[in-house]
Amino acid sequence: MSSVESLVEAIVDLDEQAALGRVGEALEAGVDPVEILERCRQGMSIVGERFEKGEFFLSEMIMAAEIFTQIADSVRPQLKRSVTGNVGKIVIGTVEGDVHDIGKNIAIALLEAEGFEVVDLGVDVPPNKFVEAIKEHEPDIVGMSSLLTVAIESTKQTVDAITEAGLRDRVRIIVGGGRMDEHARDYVKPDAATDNAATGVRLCKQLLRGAEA
Ligand code: B12
Repeated sequence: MSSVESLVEAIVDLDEQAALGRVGEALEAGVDPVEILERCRQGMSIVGERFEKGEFFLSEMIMAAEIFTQIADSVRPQLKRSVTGNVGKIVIGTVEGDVHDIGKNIAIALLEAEGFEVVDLGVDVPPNKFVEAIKEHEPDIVGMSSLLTVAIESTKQTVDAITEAGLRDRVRIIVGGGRMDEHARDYVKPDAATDNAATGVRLCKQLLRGAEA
């Protein structure tokens, strides 16, 4: 089994030392840091499934989150900044009622590596805070992270608040997180949605070019 394959296993086993060890080995072997993060995301999905089935408790989800955060901290400096200067500005936050921020932070790291200027509003961000941030920072794109089914409603309310403030034509909206299936997209009506940060960066570039994403 290669380092990246056993990395998924180490995360699911909540074995912090083994996970960090595998990451170190993978980086040394020249594995793309984006692939390492993607593997970690797979591990986190399995942790989530176990929580759903009642095999893991909240404490185990918290532990997995701590392991992932440490991995992300060690991998982030390896993300090569492929562009100098700004390609565009994005205001990003996790929507109201949702405190998940690991995925958002990975998306931010990849966006910055690709030359985006990012304004991070944090987690549990109410719709009016997104609206104020658009007025203040005049971004090209607004990114929302939304991981909970119950947060689909606040994601929709955020898009509506932007529309009601007369700002919808000035920004493109992308939503990230695993809950954005076809129904949620039809309801929320973002310009793009993804459950993968690398795809998210590609979509953001398309949105900047004005292409349909
Ligand atoms: C870790 C975790 C937690 C941690 C979060 C720690 C933190 N600082 O983020 C803690 C323990 C706090 C937590 C709490 C809860 N959680 Co939780 N959690 C998870 C878990 C296991 C992993 C999430 C994660 O970090 N994944 C890794 C990252 C890298 O992946 P990602 O988030 O999908 O992000 C990627 C993309 O989506 C994308 N992306 C994300 N955001 C954005 C934004 C933009 C703009 C772009 C372009 C891209 C992008 O890029 C990322 C990298 O590729 C998931 C399981 C899962 N499958 O998601 C459950 C999960 C999301 N949690 C769940 C639940 C139920 C909860 C709780 C309600 C549990 C409880 N009873 O209290 C609370 C809710 C708290 C709240 N109000 O938000 C459920 C949600 C189910 C649902 N349908 O609503 C899940 C799916 C688990 C499950 N299968 O049951 N959780």
